[in-house]
Amino acid sequence: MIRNKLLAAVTASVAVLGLAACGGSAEGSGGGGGGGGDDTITMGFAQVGAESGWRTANTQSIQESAEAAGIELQFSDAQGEQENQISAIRSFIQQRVDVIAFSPVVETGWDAVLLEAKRANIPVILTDRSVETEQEDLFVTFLGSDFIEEGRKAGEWAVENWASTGAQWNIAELQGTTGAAPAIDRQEGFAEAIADSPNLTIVASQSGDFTRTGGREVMEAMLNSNPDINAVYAHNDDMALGAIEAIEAAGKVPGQDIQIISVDAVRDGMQALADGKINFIVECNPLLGEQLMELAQQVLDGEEVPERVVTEETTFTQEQAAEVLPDRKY
Ligand code: GYE
Repeated sequence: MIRNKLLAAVTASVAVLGLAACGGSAEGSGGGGGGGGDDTITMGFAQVGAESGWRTANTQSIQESAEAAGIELQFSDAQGEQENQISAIRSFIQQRVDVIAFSPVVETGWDAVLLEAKRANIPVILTDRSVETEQEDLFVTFLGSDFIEEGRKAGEWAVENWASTGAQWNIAELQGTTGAAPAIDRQEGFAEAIADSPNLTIVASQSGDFTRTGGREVMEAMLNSNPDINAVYAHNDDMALGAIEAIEAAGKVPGQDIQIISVDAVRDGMQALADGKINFIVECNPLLGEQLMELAQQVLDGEEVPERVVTEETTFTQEQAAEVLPDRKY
């Protein structure tokens, strides 16, 4: 079923890989897992950190799926720092893992280390977030969401539910980590969708680093300097949850005095949506582990894989959140 979903979701273009080299690397690097003739795949995975509920669910999915697939996982947590991720990738190269997967903290600055992996014949799979690079053959595939589309869905809801009232909406935008693909793209998609609605105005826009604390602090400051804010667009649920605390502390009612749109649909976000404190959530699926392991296996088996695998996602209103909440896995 996963395979069908994966195939259904791929874009038309297919990358043809340097397969002989990849296969050779898989055979030759048994040392990492110990012992010659060992067919176990070793994957080095450089995670962003543990900044949000989304990230926790994503890490769990990757660890559980690796175990289920019999893939030995070398897991590294970069604590939100690009340089930690670069060191982790260098150490994976030194250990001669069979495949490297990572979720880049920010979009730029990866060419040098990706070139090192390429020279070492270790295939790289990007997951969740992509990189900005001039060179196209530095990674074999990218598995993750379309963040521009997520921003667009958020903006379309704002147009249908806010702009249509004819009232003036002063929107506070809580951005994700500066330079991160989901922050850049969610801003872009939203801006594009609301561009023709003169009564939707982004009056403040600042990074809350995808964390609950960040969301609370930024919202507090924004409400102080901008008491007219009556809407929030948060790039993730954790920042929306932080913003809710700040809004309540300011004596206002989240979901009513100040309406909120966010992205992710993690359990706490969905609970706040069902409780009427958030008004709309665009889903971003963190359960990428199974597809990632499958892609790694295919790459190392010398099979062709699509160069882009887009995750399928939906959106939730308050009523829909209340309905699906009991079965929500994360
Ligand atoms: O939306 C946010 C997390 O890269 C899609 O990172 C991910 C984002 C997610 O911190 O909650």
